[in-house]
Amino acid sequence: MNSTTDYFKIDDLLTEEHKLIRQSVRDFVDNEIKPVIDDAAQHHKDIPDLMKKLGAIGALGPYIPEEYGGAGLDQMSYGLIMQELERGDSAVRSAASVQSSLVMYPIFSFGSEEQKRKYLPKLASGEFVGSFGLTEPNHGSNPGGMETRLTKNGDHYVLNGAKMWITNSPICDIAVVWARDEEGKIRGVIVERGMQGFTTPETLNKWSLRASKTGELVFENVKIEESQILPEVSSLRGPLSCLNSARYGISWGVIGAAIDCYESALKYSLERTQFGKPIASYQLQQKKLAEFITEITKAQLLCWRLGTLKNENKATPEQISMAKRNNVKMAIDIARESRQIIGAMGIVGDFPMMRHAANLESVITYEGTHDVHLLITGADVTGINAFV
Ligand code: TGC
Ligand code: FAD
Repeated sequence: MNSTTDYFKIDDLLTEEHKLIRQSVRDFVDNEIKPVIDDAAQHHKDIPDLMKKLGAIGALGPYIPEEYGGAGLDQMSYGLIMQELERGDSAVRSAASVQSSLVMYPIFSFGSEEQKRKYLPKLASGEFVGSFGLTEPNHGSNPGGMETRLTKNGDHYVLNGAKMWITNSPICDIAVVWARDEEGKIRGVIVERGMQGFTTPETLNKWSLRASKTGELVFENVKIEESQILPEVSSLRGPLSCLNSARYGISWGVIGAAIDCYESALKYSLERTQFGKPIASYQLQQKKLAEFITEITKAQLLCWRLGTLKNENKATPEQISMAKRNNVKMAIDIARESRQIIGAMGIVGDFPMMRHAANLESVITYEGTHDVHLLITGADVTGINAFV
C-alpha cells in the first residue's frame, strides 16, 4: 500500500530548508488550527489571535526581505507555506495571502521607503491586519471600470467610493485601496482605520469561508495626504501584479485542501465496511481515490515548476492563471467527490470535506473567476483578447 501524497517524489526536488519550513507550518496547523477550525466555521467566529500566530511562524510576507520584517524566503517556501495553511482551511490561507501578497507586496514593490518602514514590520508580525480593495459593487472581473475616485483638493486628496467583498475589511488596521485619479490613472492609497469618513461594514450570512471576515470599504470624503499614496505605480498593472503573487499562492494552497480531503476519504474508506467489505475494496470508490491522487500529483508538479520559474523571475501572468484555474478546479472536484465517499458522515463537521468544498466556492471566484482565467489562457494562445 502506498498512501503517500508525494507520489512522484517531488520532495527530492525540494531543499532541506523547504521541508523544514513545510513541517513547521504543518505542525502549526495540526496544533493551532485543526482543533478549532470546525467551531470557528460553524459559528462564523474568528480564530483567536490568528494574525499574530501567523506572524510568529513567519507566514506573513515570507518573501519580503528581513530588513522590513519579512522572512526573506524564496517563492517555493511561500508556496509550501500556503499549501500547509490551506490544509487547515482556506480562510487561514486567505488571511496569510491577503496580508503577504495583496498588502505587503504592493507596499514593498510600489511604496516609498518611509511607507515600507512604517507598515511592513507591523504587518509581518501580525500587529497590523491589512486588506486590499480592488473589487467594487459594479466592477468585479473588470476592475479597470472602477468608480472609486481620488481627487486633488488643495495640498491633499479626497477619496470617495466603495469596495465590496473585501477579505478582512471588518478587522483591518489599514487597507491598500485602488482608485482612479483626475488624470484617469489608477493609484494605490494606504487608508488607515480611524480616518474620518472611512467605514468597513461586515458582509454577513456567508456559506463559504466562514472562519474569515469579509466586508466593504466605504470612503466618504476621506482626506488623503500625498504620503499615503504609493508613489511607484499609476496603472492597473499595480493591483494586477499583486494578484499574480496571490494567485500563485492559491495554486499551492488548494493542493493542501485537496490533500486533506483525499487523506480523510482514504482513511474512512479503508475503515468503513458495507456489504461485508471495506468500501475501499469497491472499484467505484477506488476509481475516485486513484483519480484524486493523480490530480493532486499533477497539480504538485505544476506548482513545483511554477515555483522554480517564480524563483528565476520568469513566471508569466498567463502561466499563473493556468495554475490557479487548474488547481482550484482540481481541489473543488476532490472536495465534492470525497464528501460522497464518506456518505452521510460527509455532511457533519467531524470531517473537513464539506467545509473545504464550501470554501473553494469562494476560491474559484476570487482572484479572477474560473472563466476569466480561461479567457486569459485563450487570449494568450490565440492572440485575440476576448475581454475587449
Ligand atoms: P489589460 O488592458 O489587459 O491590462 C491593463 C494593464 O495591466 C497590465 N496587466 C498586468 N500586469 C501585471 N500582471 C497581470 N496579471 C496583468 N494583466 C494585465 C497590462 O499590461 C496593462 O498595463 P499598462 O501598464 O499597459 O497599463 O486589462 P483589462 O482591463 O483588459 O483586464 C484584464 C483582466 C480581465 C484579465 C483583469 O482585469 C483581471 O484579471 N480580472 C479579474 C479581477 C480579479 O482577479 N480581481 C481580484 C480582486 S482581489 C481578490 O479577489 C482577493 S481574494 C483574496 C483572498 O481572500 O485570498
Ligand atoms: P462578476 O465579475 O460580476 O462575474 C459574474 C460571472 O460572469 C462570473 O462567472 C464571471 O466569470 C462571468 N464573467 C465576467 N466577465 C466575463 C467575460 N468577459 N466573459 C465571460 N464571462 C464573464 N476582492 C478584492 O478586491 N479584495 C478582496 O480581499 C476580496 N476578497 C474576496 C473574498 C471573498 C470571500 C469573495 C467571494 C470575493 C472576494 N473578492 C475580493 C472579490 C472577487 O475578486 C470577485 O468576486 C471576483 O473578481 C468576481 O467578481 P464579481 O463577483 O463581481 O463577479
